[in-house]
Amino acid sequence: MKDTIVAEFKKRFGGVPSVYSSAGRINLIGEHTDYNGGFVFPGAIDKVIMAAVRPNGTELVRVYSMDLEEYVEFGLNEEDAPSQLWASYIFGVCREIIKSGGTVKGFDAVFAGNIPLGAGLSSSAALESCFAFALNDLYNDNRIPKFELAKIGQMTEHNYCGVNCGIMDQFASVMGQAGKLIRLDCRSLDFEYYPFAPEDYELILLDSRVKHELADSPYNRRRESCERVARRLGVDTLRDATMEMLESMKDEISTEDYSRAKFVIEEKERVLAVCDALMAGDYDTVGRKMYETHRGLSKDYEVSCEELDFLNDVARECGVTGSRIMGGGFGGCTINLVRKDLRDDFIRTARTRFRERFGHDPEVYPVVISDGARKVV
Ligand code: GAF
Repeated sequence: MKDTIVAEFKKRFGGVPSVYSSAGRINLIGEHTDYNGGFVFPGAIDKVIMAAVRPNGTELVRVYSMDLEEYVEFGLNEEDAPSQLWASYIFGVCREIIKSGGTVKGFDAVFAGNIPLGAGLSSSAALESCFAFALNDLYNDNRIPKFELAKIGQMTEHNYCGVNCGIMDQFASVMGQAGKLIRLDCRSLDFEYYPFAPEDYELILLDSRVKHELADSPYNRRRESCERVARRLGVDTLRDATMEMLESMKDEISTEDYSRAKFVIEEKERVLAVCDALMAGDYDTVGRKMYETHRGLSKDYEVSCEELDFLNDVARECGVTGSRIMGGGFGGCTINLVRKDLRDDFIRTARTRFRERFGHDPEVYPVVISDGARKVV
């Protein structure tokens, strides 16, 4: 990918660019907990956005997306916001760096990626992280701490893309390390790396190819439900709520809000249980918790769809250790913890059964836990 991007850059703009990359992410467990101050357990993967970038000595940003074959120019002032969504991610990152006191001047860029779009693997977070990392290197002597770069990506989503997301995706994209998952406490922002290289198991993503789109979606409404319940319980976030507190309030809140909060409170405990189980090599417990998460996301949080529930059922029937919807939901992938000896059989069965039912194959992606944002050259 690097050579192609650099060649395109030279053709369009001339000169020698620097090249940066940032990653998509998986999340083993801990869904919709980030904006509730809870725990998440993601890792960066070997699917990336890569960008060739070079200051151009003007106040103008000129960017070409190789995948979309689209070229956009914008200035760095608020009124210069581009209308294309992909460009507004880059514009947002520039604006957020400037707002936080950093420097951004005009630059030329060409980028491409191999993160499937709309699959719940955080291609947008990777795009934000890649440009935040690049602009920190090119214009700010890397003075902006890496965690702040993740927040700049998150604020871009909030302020320019209409998604009130938590910090997980940008955090994993920026902070990921090869072979390690990261447990992040989204209240204190403390985090810890956990080696993840099981001998007998593999992580496999099955992409339903139902396009997941978080902007203007029920995602924001899920967050509003959680915040409403937290306010009623008198806590900052649902991280500080217990099932007892929720039960005591059950008659005073809507059934829907109750179910949303119940999921979040239960999910918080599941992340901690999975981290402990992983350390003890107890993959059966890890897998059981993943199935519990799927059930909660499907029945209580209601972010599943027929295709994802179907893939989860097939996983269970095939004896897969753990399986669940991954990411925000409303489409995208299931993540499956599969014993290596079952892998081929599971993939074959899932493909056949899914095709019979929905008329097309799910995409299959093996997961390789990889490095996050970095300078390539
Ligand atoms: C999306 C969001 F961007 C994340 O912040 C997180 O809330 C996730 O959905 C659900 O866990 O990926």
